[in-house]
Amino acid sequence: MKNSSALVIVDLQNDFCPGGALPIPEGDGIVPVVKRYLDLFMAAGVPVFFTRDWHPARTVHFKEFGGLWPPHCIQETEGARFHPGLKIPADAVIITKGESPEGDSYSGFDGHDAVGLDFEDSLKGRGITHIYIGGLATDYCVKATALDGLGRGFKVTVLLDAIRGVDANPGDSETALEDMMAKGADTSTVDEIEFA
Ligand code: VGL
Ligand code: ZN
Repeated sequence: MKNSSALVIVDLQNDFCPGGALPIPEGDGIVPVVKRYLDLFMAAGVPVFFTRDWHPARTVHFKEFGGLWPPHCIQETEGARFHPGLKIPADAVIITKGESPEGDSYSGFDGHDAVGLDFEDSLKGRGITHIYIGGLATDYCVKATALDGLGRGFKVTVLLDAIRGVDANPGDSETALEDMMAKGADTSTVDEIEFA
């Protein structure tokens, strides 16, 4: 079974961590446990994907152009880099999303890999049917990616100890999690993880 699984770490980038342009409370707090997941999954030979938010300087995603957010994760900037505490494995697949000036693209399924293959095809091409999702933020990109995955027929496990939320309104992350579970997502923590 484990050869039909993948680990998907969503948007663990500098701008979403304390000191960044759109800091998520304790966003960097997941780095140690994400490293444990990476070690576990890589030791089991399970493919690892990292999504990244990758915006142009001008996009309707940003407040000044009609969106919700301060400018963040602008292509090629320090803020768009992955958290420096992560060692991105050489064979990890990077999924880039958010490049359109005309949308939000919260979901990893809006993204594509280095050769332009979209995320879904990149997963399916590797025979992956089950994705384990961690990263930032619970109430935006983690949720959107999980729901899109479920909608496309993937089995989805949300890694409870490897996510953090924006919580613009208190409870948003809890609601997001309930939403994901109601639509069929399972949950796990690193101590109880099974590749099944
Ligand atoms: C995200 C807000 C804006 C996320 C991205 O990665 O969850 N949130 N852009
Ligand atoms: Zn964004």
